[in-house]
Amino acid sequence: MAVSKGMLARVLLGGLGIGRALAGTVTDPAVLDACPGYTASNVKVSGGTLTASLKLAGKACNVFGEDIPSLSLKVVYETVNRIHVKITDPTSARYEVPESVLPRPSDANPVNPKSAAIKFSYTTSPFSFAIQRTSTNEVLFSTASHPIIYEPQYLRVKTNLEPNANIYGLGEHTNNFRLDPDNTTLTLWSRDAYGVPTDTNLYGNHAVFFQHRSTGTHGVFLLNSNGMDIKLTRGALEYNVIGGVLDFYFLAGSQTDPTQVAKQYAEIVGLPAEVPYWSFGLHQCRFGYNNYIDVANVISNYSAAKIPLETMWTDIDYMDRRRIFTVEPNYFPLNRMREIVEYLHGQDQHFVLMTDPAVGYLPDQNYGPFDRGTEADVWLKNANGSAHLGLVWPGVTVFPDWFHPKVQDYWTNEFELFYNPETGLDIDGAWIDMNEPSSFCDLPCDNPFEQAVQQALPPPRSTAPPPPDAPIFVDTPPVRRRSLGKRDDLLNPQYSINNAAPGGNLSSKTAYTDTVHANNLTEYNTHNLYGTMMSVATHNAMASRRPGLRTLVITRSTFAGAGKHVGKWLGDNFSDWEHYRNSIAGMLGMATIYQVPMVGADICGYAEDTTDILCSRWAMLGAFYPFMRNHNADTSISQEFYRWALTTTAAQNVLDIRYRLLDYFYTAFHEASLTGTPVVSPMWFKYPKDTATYPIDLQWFFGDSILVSPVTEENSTSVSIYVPKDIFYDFLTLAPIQGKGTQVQLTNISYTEIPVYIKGGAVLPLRVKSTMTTSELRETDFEFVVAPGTDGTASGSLYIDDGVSVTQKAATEVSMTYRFNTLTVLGSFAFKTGVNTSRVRFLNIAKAPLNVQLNGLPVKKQSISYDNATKVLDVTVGMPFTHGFTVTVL
Ligand SMILES: *[C@@H]1O[C@H](CO)[C@@H](O)[C@H](O)[C@H]1NC(C)=O
Ligand SMILES: *[C@@H]1O[C@H](CO)[C@@H](O)[C@H](O)[C@H]1NC(C)=O
Ligand SMILES: *[C@@H]1O[C@H](CO)[C@@H](O)[C@H](O)[C@H]1NC(C)=O
Ligand SMILES: *[C@@H]1O[C@H](CO)[C@@H](O)[C@H](O)[C@H]1NC(C)=O
Ligand SMILES: *[C@@H]1O[C@H](CO)[C@@H](O)[C@H](O)[C@H]1NC(C)=O
Ligand SMILES: *[C@@H]1O[C@H](CO)[C@@H](O)[C@H](O)[C@H]1NC(C)=O
Ligand SMILES: *[C@@H]1O[C@H](CO)[C@@H](O)[C@H](O)[C@H]1NC(C)=O
Ligand SMILES: *[C@@H]1O[C@H](CO)[C@@H](O)[C@H](O)[C@H]1NC(C)=O
Ligand SMILES: CC(=O)N[C@H]1CO[C@H](CO)[C@@H](O)[C@@H]1O
Repeated sequence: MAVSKGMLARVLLGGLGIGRALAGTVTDPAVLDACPGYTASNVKVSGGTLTASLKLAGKACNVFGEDIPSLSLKVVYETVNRIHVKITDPTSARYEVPESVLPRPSDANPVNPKSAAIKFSYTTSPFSFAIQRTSTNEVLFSTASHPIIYEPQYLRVKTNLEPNANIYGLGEHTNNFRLDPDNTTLTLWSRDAYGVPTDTNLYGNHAVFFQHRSTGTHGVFLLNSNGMDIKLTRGALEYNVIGGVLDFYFLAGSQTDPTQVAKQYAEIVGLPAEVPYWSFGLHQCRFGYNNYIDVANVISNYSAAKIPLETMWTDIDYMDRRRIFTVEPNYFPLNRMREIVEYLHGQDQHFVLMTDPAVGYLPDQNYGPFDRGTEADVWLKNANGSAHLGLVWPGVTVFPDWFHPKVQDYWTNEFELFYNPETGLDIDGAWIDMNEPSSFCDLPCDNPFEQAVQQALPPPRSTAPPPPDAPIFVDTPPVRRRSLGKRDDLLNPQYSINNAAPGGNLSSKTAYTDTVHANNLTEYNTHNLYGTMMSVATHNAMASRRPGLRTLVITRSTFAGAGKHVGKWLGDNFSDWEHYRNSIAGMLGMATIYQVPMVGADICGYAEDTTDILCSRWAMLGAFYPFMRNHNADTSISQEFYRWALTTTAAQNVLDIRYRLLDYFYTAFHEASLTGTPVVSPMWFKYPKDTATYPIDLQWFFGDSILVSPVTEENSTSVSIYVPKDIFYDFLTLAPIQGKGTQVQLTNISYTEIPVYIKGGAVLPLRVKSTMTTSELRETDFEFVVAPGTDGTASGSLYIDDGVSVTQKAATEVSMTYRFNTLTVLGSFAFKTGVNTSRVRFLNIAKAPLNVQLNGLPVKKQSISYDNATKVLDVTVGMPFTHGFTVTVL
C-alpha cells in the first residue's frame, strides 16, 4: 500500500497533476536523427561472433552530454534462436546490470549463423544494423536512418516499425495489452504508483517486447536497469536510456507458435520458481484490520460462509508503530497472534505477513532490527558515507543495501528471529511492499524528521485497543563493476525520463539517486533492481527458515528475472470497473511476457469502495488469475467475499471451478518452471493467424485450454466475446459450442456466473469436487473430461507431487490421449496420491454408445449414462489412481 488517508489528496495532486508537466524531455526527432552516428571498422567475423569498432561519424551532436568517440560492437549468435548485440565504451567501465542480479547465458559457444533462425546484418557508414528472419528475410528490427547516440548519460536506439505493429510488453504499465503503436511512451523507473494510472511508470521494469505478425512472433530484450523512456511513434520504436550500455537480445520466436518466444525469453532471465500447491488457494487480506480480533473473525466468517479460505494475510496494521519485525502489544499481542497462526495451521490453512524494506531510524531505542543493521553497517549510504534517510511508515528510516556482503545474513537473521515458529510468528509466505524503494519524503528532503511530524508518521491508531483476552474462533466451524565517472550528474541527468513522481525528479519519493551501495554502485544505476534484490534476499531468508520447502514471496517492485524467485501483485489499484478490466492486461504482461507467472491484482479493488456487483464479478475474474487474493485499503469498506449474499455465491461458484481445476493449473505451473511456457495467455497465442485476436485483452486462456470471457461492463449481464473458428465446450454444462470466428453476444449472465469454455482438443484432469482447503482437495478423487477438438482427438497431462518440497522424491506424471475413440491414460505414478479415478466424461459424443470398454473389458450398463441434450457420455471408473488405463467408446 502506498499512502495513508491524509496523504492521498496530495499524492494525487503531485503525482498526476502539476508534477507531470515538469517531467520528461521532449526531443525533436529531427535533431536526434541529424546526429552523426558511427562508422564501423575493423570488422572481424569468427564463426558465430562478430566484433567491430564504431567511430563517431561526424561532428558530435552532444544532445544530452558528450558523444563518446569510439565504441565496441560485439554480436554473438548465442543459440539458433538468439542473437546478442552489445555496444560498449571500451575506454570506460560503464555500469552494467551485475551478473549477481541477472546472470547471463553464456556466449562462449556460438552457433553457426547459417543454422540460425534470425540473422544480423549491418551497414558500415553510417553504421546501422538489422535483424531478419532467415527463412523469409522479413525485417524484425532495423536502425536504418536512425543514428545511434551514445553519451555518458544518454543512449538512443530507434527501430522502424510497420504501420499498426502489434507490440506487447515494455512494462510495467496499465496500458492496453497491445500497445498503441502510434503514440505511447513507456517509462521504466520503479515508482510507488498509487492508483496505477495509465501512461505512467509503475513499480516494475521489464524492457522486453514481443512483436506479433500473422507471419510469426519475435522478441527484443534490452538488458539495462537505468531509467528509460521507450517511445512508440507512428512507424518507429525508440529507446531513450539514461545510462548503462546497449545490451540487446533478439529472439527469433517462431513463425507458427508464439509460445516459443516466451520460452526463449525464459532462457535469458530464468525459469519461474515453483510455488507451493496451497498458494493457488484463496488468499484474504486488507489494510485496516484493527486488531487481532478482526483477523480471527475474518477467518471465522469465511468458514461460516463456506467459502474456502486458504491463507489469511495481515498488512502493516500488526506492526508496533509501523516498525518491521514487531507486533503492536495491545492491538496484535504476540500470544494472541500466535494463537491465530496455530489455529490456521491446525486446519491446514496458512498465514502471510507484510514486510517492508525500510527500517525505522531509531538509534538508542533498543530496536534490534535497526541496531543490528547499523552494527553490520548494511544501510544504503549517502555519497559522504552517512546512512541515507528516507521517510516511510515508521517515520524516518534507513534502507537495506541489498548489495552489501552482509545484508543477506542480516535479513535472514531478522526473519529467523521474528518469524520464529517457537517464539514468534510462523509465516508460510512473505509479502514485500514499498520496495521501489518508496519514500514519502518530499524533495529536497533536507529534514525528514520535520516531515515525519508534518505527515504524522507513524500514524496514530484510530480505534481503542481491544481486550487482551477476547475469545476468538468460538463458534467457528473447522475448516557488478566500478561506478560511473565522477562527472556524471546522478541527481540531474540532462535527459529527463518521463517519471510521474511529483516534480519528475528521479529521487522524488524514493532514495536519492546519488546514494551508493557497498560495491560502490549507485542508486542512479540500480534503482530499478531494488525490489528484485529484496525479493531474492527475502526468498533466501524464507528458505533458510524452512529448509527444503518452496517459498511463496509476493513483491510489488520487479525487474527482469524476478519471476525466478518470487511472485507479484499488481499494486494499488482502485475498486472500479476500469481497473477490473485492465487487471487482465496487467496479468498477461507479467505472466505471458515477463516470466513472472505468480501474479494477480487486488480482487474487488484496493482503494475506494467496491460494490456487491463489482466484487462478485471480480471474485470470478480473479479466480482465473494465477495468484488469487482479495485485498483492500484501510479507508475502504470491508470487502471480504462473505459481505454480500451475491458475492458469497459468486465466490463459492467460481472457487468450485478453480479448485476442481487446481491440478490442471498446477501442472501448467510445473511446465512453466521447466520450459517457460506461459501459464496464462492472450488469445492470439492460441490463434496466431487470426488477426481478430491480436488486440483482445478482455478474454484469456487460463492454462492451455480454459478460455475465460468475463462480463466487462459495470453492472451489465451481457458481454460480446470473440469465439475463434474452433470447437469449445461450456465448462459447466459441457455442451459443445461451435465458434465461427465472430463476435458473439452473451446475455442474461447472472452476477454469480462467468463464461468459461474448454477449448476443444483437451483432456482435463479435474478433482470431482471442491473442498474447504487445498490439503483436503489433494485427498479428493479425479475425473477426466475428454473434450475432442475439430479433428476428434484430445490430449492433456497431469503432474502431481507433494506440493511443498523444493526437491521431489517422487512425482506422478501422466499423459492423457484421446484418439480413435479411446482415452489412454498412462505415465508414472510414483507419487502416491491415495485417490481414485472416479469417472471419465466424453464430450460431443454424437449418440449413445453401444458399448464402453475399460482396459478392454465391457463396462456395466449402470456405470454409463449418456445425455443426448448435451452430448455428454459419463462413464464411472472407480479405480485407484495408481496405474494407467484405457476407456474405449464403441
Ligand atoms: C499522444 O498522446 C499524448 C498523451 O496521451 C497526447 O497528449 C497527444 O495529443 C497525442 N498525440 C497524438 C499525435 O495523438
Ligand atoms: C463476521 O461476521 C459477523 C456476523 O455476520 C459480523 O457481525 C462481523 O462484522 C464479521 N466480522 C468480520 C471481521 O468480518
Ligand atoms: C552527508 O550527506 C547527507 C545527505 O546529503 C547530509 O544530510 C548529511 O548532513 C551529510 N553528513 C555529513 C557529515 O556531512
Ligand atoms: C532533484 O532533487 C535533488 C535532491 O533534492 C536535487 O539536488 C536536484 O536539483 C533536483 N532536480 C531537479 C530538476 O529539481
Ligand atoms: C569504493 O570506492 C572507494 C573510494 O573510491 C574505495 O576505497 C573502495 O575500495 C571501493 N569499494 C569497492 C567495493 O569497490
Ligand atoms: C451498479 O451497482 C451498484 C450496486 O450494486 C450501484 O451502487 C451502482 O450505482 C450501479 N452503477 C450503475 C452505473 O448503475
Ligand atoms: C435468465 O436466466 C434465468 C436463470 O439463470 C432464467 O430464469 C431466465 O428465464 C433467463 N432470462 C432470459 C430472458 O433468458
Ligand atoms: C434422447 O434420446 C431418447 C432416446 O433416443 C429420446 O427419447 C429423447 O427424446 C431424446 N432427448 C432429446 C432431448 O433429444
Ligand atoms: C491500475 C491498477 O489498477 N493497478 C493495478 C491494479 O490493477 C490493474 C488492473 O487491475 C493492474 O494492471 C495494475 O497494475
